[in-house]
Amino acid sequence: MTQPGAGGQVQWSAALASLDSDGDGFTNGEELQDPDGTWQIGQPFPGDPALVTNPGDASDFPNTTSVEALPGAADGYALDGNYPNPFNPSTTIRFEIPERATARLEIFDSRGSLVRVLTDGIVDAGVYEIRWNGRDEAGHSLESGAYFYRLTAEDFSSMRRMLLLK
Ligand SMILES: [Ca+2]
Ligand SMILES: [Ca+2]
Repeated sequence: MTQPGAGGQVQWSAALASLDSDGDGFTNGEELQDPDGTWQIGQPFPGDPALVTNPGDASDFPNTTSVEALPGAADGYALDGNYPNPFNPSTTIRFEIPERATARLEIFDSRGSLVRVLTDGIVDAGVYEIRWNGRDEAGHSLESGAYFYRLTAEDFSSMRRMLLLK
């Protein structure tokens, strides 16, 4: 199902829109650009079709970035390897911040162009994970290839390579 109601077996409704069928943290309605489930057969599809994600695939989710704090304390600044890697379409990046600091996590393509800023702001000490859905700032899916992610926090800076394989 890539659009509301597609497939025909299930009646699209507010109740269905409010479910998170694949458990990726976004409701079916959010993924299909129709958060309230108001779309009906015969109407044009809501939202921007390019931004629709698959409500049956937990690795495909909207272009929202949320940083998740994990249990445990950080010993120092660190940027860990992303997983999975290679990935398609999404991957998770873990980093550690030992003190309250301004942190910026960016994604660059193989030519060095900035394609996405995942987080940029003050974070408390801790261990964090952030999921990236392989999309640029405008929400468009990026092509296969090598990408680089860089964490900059206070005097710390680290960059790692990852591979998007479609
Ligand atoms: Ca979902
Ligand atoms: Ca999904």
